Amino acid sequence: MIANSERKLALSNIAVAYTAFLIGTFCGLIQVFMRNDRLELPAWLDYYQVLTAHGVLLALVYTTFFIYGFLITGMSKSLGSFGPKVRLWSWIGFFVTLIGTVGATVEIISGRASVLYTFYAPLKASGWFYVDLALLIIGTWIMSFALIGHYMQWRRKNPGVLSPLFAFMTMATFALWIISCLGVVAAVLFQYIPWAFGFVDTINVELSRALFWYFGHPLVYFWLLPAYMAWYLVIPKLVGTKVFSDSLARLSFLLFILFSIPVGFHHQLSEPGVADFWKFLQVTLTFMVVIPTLMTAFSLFAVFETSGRRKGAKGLFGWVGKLPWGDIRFTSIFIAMVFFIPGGAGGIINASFQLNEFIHNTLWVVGHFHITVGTPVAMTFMGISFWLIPYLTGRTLGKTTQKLAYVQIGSWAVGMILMSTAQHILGLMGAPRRTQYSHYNDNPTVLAWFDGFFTNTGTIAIGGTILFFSAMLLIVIVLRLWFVEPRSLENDLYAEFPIAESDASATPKWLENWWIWIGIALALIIIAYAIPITHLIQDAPPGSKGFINW
Ligand code: HAS
Repeated sequence: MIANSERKLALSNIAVAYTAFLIGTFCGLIQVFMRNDRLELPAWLDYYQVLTAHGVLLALVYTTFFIYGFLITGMSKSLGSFGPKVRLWSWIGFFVTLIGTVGATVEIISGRASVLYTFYAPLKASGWFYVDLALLIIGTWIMSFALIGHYMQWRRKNPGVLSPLFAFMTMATFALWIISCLGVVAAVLFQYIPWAFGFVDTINVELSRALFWYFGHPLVYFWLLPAYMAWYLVIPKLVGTKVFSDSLARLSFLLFILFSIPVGFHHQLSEPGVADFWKFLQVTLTFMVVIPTLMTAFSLFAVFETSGRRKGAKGLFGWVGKLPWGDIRFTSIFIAMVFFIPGGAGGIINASFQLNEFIHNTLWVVGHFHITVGTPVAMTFMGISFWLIPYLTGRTLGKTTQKLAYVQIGSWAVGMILMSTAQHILGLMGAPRRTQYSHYNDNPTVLAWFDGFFTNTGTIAIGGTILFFSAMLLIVIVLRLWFVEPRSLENDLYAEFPIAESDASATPKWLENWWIWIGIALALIIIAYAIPITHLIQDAPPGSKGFINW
């Protein structure tokens, strides 16, 4: 059983995550009705305020705190209890992140920061909003460095031994996070804060966006990699087998460090300030991410098939029937993975230069991120919650809660299919993202957005309502797992941290030589960014003053 202090730390992170989830999903419900012109907000609240809260609380806060809750528990399980220093710094990191989060939320709710979760300049929030964002990131760094310290202590005690796979993957996730945050930290400290507090009059908009997306794309992998950890490590355990290949799993995480950072320009393909060559180079590097993605898909199917055949499955797809569909911990994560097939394919479309011209800034992009972060990632986190919370609270996942969990996961899937399919199609029909309802003088193109089934903002509202129902059910489940379910008995499967065995006997040691991998990552970043960033600074157009248009 995990030590008491790590247990409390992990639970505190998860409590903040689900509080953010509760408020964030409520904001989502408001939005889908506003886009469909079915709801008017009181004068003190506006659409962009709600949209900012929705994006920040779900995409940034829910994910971040949940990830730390999960990683803290897993690191304690795989490397042993934390020493006093690691414990202290983890708590300090948690509180700094919390102060930043609460501060940023207060700024948004009080109407001083309706700048959406990407906080693009020249939209200008209050200076304190940016200070809070900086605190949020610094807090996560402190927690990350505390866990890196724990890992280093373990390595000192076990010289020449490869670390357990969970710890290795956690380190890869932190390497990606810390390197990628450098961009946003630079933008917030040297551009946004001086500008928002009035120390300088203008901001270099294109530079701020380039620095944001240097961070923004790896951010999506910071969400995805912990979900992948569950796919690589938890799923094999639940289907009764071991990790397909220890070295493949390690290599795929390393490739994500290399290919998820020097690619941010694929979010700026429509912007004139970056020369085509650099966009082309970064798009090429973007496509390299196909390699670790398909390695992951391959090893998961190998795990399913191996386990099915061991249980007597025959024929090409006989193993499908042998998967443990009666175990919600498995089924939830499996559905999450299936969503990643269209989600990832959409990403490839987005990153293709010409196709991006068609979908950029449309509802398509909103559909895309709801079937990437909103389902493969979020639903995996839900699936993890079903055993992680009982593991931490010493309770069990009882029969009634399991049934509720099936309804919750099923309704999330149905709601998401309706909402995101309509968003994708309406995006192709030209419906913009990030806009309040407008009928644009009844232009025929716009009237078509309210007609038909999947070509209707009404379908988005129906899907969104089902998602909200599912979210509330999840909150009920979380509360039951925290306070209501009976105490777990010894060897209770539903109160365990399931980690599959991973045979590292044939894994080459150089895979854990971080200097090599971080060195290659930095070299790629310099190649992809040094010249265009220098250009954005040296040949900058006149900066922009700030705009507060809400
Ligand atoms: Fe994305 C926009 C490109 C993946 C999240 N993306 C966004 C935004 C978010 C987001 C939040 O190139 C909006 C940002 C904003 O507010 O402006 N995305 C990609 C690419 C990938 C990708 C190339 N995105 C993700 C993931 C996200 C995420 C993952 C969250 C976790 N995305 C873009 C681009 C834009 C964008 C542009 C900007 C658009 C614009 O113009 O604004 C890749 O990672 C995709 C990898 C996928 C593949 C192939 C297909 C996948 C297969 C399935 C593998 C299945 C597995 C599971 C592993 C290489 C074949 C096994 C399955 C079983 C059933 C066992």
